[in-house]
Amino acid sequence: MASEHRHVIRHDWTMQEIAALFEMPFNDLLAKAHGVHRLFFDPNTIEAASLLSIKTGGCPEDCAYCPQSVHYDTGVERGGLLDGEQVLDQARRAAEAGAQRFCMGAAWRRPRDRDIEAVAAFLPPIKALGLETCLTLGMLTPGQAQRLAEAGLDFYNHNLDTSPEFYQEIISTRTYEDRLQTLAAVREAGIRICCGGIIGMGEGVTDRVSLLQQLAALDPHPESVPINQLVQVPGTPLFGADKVEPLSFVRMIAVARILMPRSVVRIAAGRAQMDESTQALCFFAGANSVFLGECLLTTPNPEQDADQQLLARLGLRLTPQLAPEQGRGAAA
Ligand code: SAM
Ligand code: DTB
Ligand code: SF4
Repeated sequence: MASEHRHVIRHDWTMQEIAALFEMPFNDLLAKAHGVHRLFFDPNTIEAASLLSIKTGGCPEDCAYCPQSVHYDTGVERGGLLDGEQVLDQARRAAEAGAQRFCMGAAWRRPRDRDIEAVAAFLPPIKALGLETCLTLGMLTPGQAQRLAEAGLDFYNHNLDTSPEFYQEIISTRTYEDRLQTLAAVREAGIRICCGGIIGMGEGVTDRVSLLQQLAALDPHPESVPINQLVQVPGTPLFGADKVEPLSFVRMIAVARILMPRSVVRIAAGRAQMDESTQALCFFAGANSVFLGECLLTTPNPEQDADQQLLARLGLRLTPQLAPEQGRGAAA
């Protein structure tokens, strides 16, 4: 698209510029975001990702939002790493349900090299189904990222979660710099990056501005930007936090779309607690990805029927899957 090439991709957005976007009249903000969206994407096509927890609970980190932390009593049952057949079985189901990407999450602070080997072996048969692969395993060394790239990994998810300023209110067991280092290792290995955050943790608008500034400063921008609305889980410190106003969530999506025009922006966690009109506004504001399937990692996602009906009512279609055995990079 000729106009796409005239649109400048920036990594130097200032806090003032981003704050001014958040303060725009709602209609002006949505018109601007939707205009950017149409320059870079087909506005009626949505990417579908499917999530599986491949290693659940017992995580030593203390992320205040997370039901899988060993520090909080949330009733999440702790499990070991699933075996390859269990994972492949779920990947097949995801492909049948129309998913384009299969995302696997593990409740680790950082995987051991032998964990990386086990997980790397999951990838080729999943890619052979025509699915893109994404992993989120915690912190990686450059060598581990390289190993996953060699195994054909398409995306690595590692969220910045919130602003650098608010981060220590949420997590004490690792630093923002740790997160940035893993992202650098993933980028260096040539794996595409999925990186976003969570809103609804008691942060202020300035923290949302600052999170988006950090994400947009990554060069290149993360190819996928998941925006999660906190799923409040009893037993976590953030249970009972003030709920996000639906229109604030829409504004977050719109500003993300404007700052990172080429990135796929996902309404990630929180759709089960979100009404359909809010989701529709998010799609108008530039969201073009969702998790499909009745479970996120440990918490519920909308029912398959409800999602199918919503997409049909909005005239949204799913991005076609790659032909089996022809997943991007499958032959690499
Ligand atoms: N342990 C790895 C890590 O933290 O990077 C990977 C798994 S972790 C569960 C992946 C992401 O899920 C977190 O970075 C966070 O953004 C999101 N998440 C976890 N619990 C959540 C919740 N209750 N609500 C919304 N998002 C959540
Ligand atoms: C992301 O940004 N959100 C997903 C995925 N990446 C790994 C995880 C959401 C988890 C929600 C809480 C749960 O189900 O445990
Ligand atoms: Fe562990 Fe990831 Fe949950 Fe933090 S978000 S407690 S690192 S599983």
